[in-house]
Amino acid sequence: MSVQQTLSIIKPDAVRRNLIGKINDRIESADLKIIAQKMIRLTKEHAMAFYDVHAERSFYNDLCSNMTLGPIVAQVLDGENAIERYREVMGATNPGSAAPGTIRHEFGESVDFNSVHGSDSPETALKEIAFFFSRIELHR
Ligand code: DAT
Ligand code: MG
Repeated sequence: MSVQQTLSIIKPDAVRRNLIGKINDRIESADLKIIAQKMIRLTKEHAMAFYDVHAERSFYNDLCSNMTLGPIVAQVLDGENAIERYREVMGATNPGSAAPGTIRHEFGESVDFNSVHGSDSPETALKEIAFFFSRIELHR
């Protein structure tokens, strides 16, 4: 195991429901450190570029539209084994299948409005962090 950084997004559904603080508490309670954070609103083009790996999926258009419904909070989380550990803190993609105690179980409304994103591998983490943050914003 090693110290890693992962890209987290608090999605529009969760920002709209005033859950930024509660989600950040879950992150910090899991001993993940928020080392960069900003609130922005994605355009459809931004969302399509961010989720381009899903371009062929039936849900791609809805997913990208949903990411533009309001502001998001993009953040970089740092910690031991952060990528896999944040996936565990988030819970399964579908809140209905997410384990009790996970962010998606507690706060997600549906697979379309599942409140958070987290990188799924070291390669995607590097790419996704660079999508939102410049080097000068990434300090520990
Ligand atoms: P995750 O966000 O857990 O990494 P993913 O990368 O497979 O999941 O999909 C990205 C997002 O797309 C997911 O958070 C919600 C949406 N999505 C995934 N599968 C879906 C489905 N079967 N129907 C509708 N939306 C879906
Ligand atoms: Mg994913």
